[in-house]
Amino acid sequence: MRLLYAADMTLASLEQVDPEIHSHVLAEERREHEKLRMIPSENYAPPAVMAACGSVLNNKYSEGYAGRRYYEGQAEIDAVERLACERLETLFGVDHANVQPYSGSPANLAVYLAFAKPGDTVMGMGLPSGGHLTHGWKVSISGKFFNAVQYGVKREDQRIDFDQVATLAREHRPKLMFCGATAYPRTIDFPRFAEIARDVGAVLVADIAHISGLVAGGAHPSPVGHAGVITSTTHKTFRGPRGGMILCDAEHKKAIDRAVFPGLQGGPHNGTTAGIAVAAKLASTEDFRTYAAAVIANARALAESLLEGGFDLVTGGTDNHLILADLTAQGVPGKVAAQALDRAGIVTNYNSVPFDPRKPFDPSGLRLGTPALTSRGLGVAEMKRVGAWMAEVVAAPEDEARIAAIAAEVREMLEDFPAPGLEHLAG
Ligand code: DSN
Repeated sequence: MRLLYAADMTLASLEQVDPEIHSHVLAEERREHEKLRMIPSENYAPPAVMAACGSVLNNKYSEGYAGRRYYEGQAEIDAVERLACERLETLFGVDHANVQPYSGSPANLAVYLAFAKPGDTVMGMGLPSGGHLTHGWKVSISGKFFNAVQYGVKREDQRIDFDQVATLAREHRPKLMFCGATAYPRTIDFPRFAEIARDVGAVLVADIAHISGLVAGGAHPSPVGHAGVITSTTHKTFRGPRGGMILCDAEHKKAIDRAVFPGLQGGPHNGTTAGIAVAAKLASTEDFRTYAAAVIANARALAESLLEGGFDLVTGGTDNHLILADLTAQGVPGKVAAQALDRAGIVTNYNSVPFDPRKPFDPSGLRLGTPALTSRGLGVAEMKRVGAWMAEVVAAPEDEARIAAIAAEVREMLEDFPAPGLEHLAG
């Protein structure tokens, strides 16, 4: 009975109580089994992580921090949160971890609260260049409440314009400087950002939401020792639950903890905290290092295959888990391509490219990545096939017969690569 707890028993009870939601869950399981999930911020959380998230820890309120709570009955919650923090501190080699942010955006908001006042100057990479909304983009609270200065990439090679970063920093002297991105396919040069931030007295914040799994697995340089504050989601390449974390130097511990609670949030989501602890344990293994290296090897192989298929890739390729394709030369809008690819069983997202003349809701680009495919065990050989299929679909996004045939080929290939937690659907 205990073995059935995490999956079958809870699903059976869901079916009994709410057949509509149950049917949507099953349909989503099928979709995640049958399609190539290539949105670079998505992955398959291992069943052990899912079990921790869906456990009774969900039922407990625990405002405060381990040993300093405002509610009784915290013996297990304190132990779980301490384990999550200690594992992350060891894994990343940092002084302090806070695992209470509900996700990446609240983690970043807590950082603003810790170090800046409304109207203060902050700096980050602009959304059109691949930065995140919360790095000061005008529609986000970070751009509305702060004087946000935005740097970007160079027109000639689409790489971060460090001359511009240095010039803007000297001119505006921001309190906070964000580095890290959501649509940038190259290594983030943390030492270079640190030098610029140091020169102007800014706190450097590395948002490693996309690459925290690669950093933990030794496949991307670490910001530790360069950025005094590091934020991340816990569900992308890190392969944990939907959540957030802040890692920091000892000198920032108090400010960060106060900003998260009571500054920004109430009770932490304890099931998620447990899921983060499990993910951190898994990320400390040799298997995880192998996975992180394979994510990048797969992205490089896929980029090569796409280049052979006539795609124009932003920066000409990738160093990490993601690829940004500019479809301008193919004459196909990103949205049209993404929708046709989805019908072919290849799930990506349409995305702006740097200096995009089109609007964000109908942009020129396509963003894709390899974390979820790598978690299923697909390798370089499969990436070649995926790249070839993508080229075919984008060349003829209205050829529904061929698109349906590719969807069938995708399904057939994926039968040999059961997704973690969805093995029951294979065969
Ligand atoms: N939505 C995340 C991503 O897809 O990159 C960022 O918030």
